[in-house]
Amino acid sequence: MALRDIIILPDPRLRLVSNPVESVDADIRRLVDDMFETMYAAPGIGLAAIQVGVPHRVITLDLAKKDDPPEPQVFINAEILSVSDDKSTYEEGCLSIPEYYAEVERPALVKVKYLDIKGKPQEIEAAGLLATCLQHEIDHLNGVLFIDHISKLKRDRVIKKFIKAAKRGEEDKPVPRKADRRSARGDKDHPRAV
Ligand code: K1U
Ligand code: ZN
Repeated sequence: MALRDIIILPDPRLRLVSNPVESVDADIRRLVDDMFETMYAAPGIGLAAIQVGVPHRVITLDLAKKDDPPEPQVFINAEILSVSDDKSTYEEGCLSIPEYYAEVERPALVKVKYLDIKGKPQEIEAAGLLATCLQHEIDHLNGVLFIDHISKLKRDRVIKKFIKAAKRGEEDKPVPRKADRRSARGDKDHPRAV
């Protein structure tokens, strides 16, 4: 298992539409293991593969209460089949938009089909936090963020704040020394010349 980096707004990969998984093989199982490690470390209650930069339709969730045993759940190629007219509102957060929370209204009930970790087709009727999280994560698979469900004024404000922070981060990065910028290829004096 390995911890992966979580990509942060305004990383353009967050707007990609992820690709369906063709076969639930060893690579997908490794990705799922890494996603759980990354999600628990964050800490978060859900994660979509694109949040670790992998554009596959894979979701991990664990909605167990703090002192209860873990309840890891995996949803591959999750698709919403139907939603209720009833709505519910929840204050959502996102590991790709750290420390920002906002109330989002979504359908209270959803019916979702997906593949489990064995590649077996499943269907689930979700309510409560599971319904909210599944919709939040399925949105990620389609390049949609929870801030797309709030007012344009609030969304523009948060995007601007994260663009500024990303620019500051770029400026703070150390400038490579001249010797480090020299390419190994084509420089016969370089220690890693090829
Ligand atoms: O997809 C993500 O970015 C993960 C996100 C899932 C989510 C949270 C709330 C509503 C909908 C979807 C998070 O996990 S944010 C962190 C969080 O909610 C949390 C972290 C630790 C303990 C309890 C909650
Ligand atoms: Zn999120």
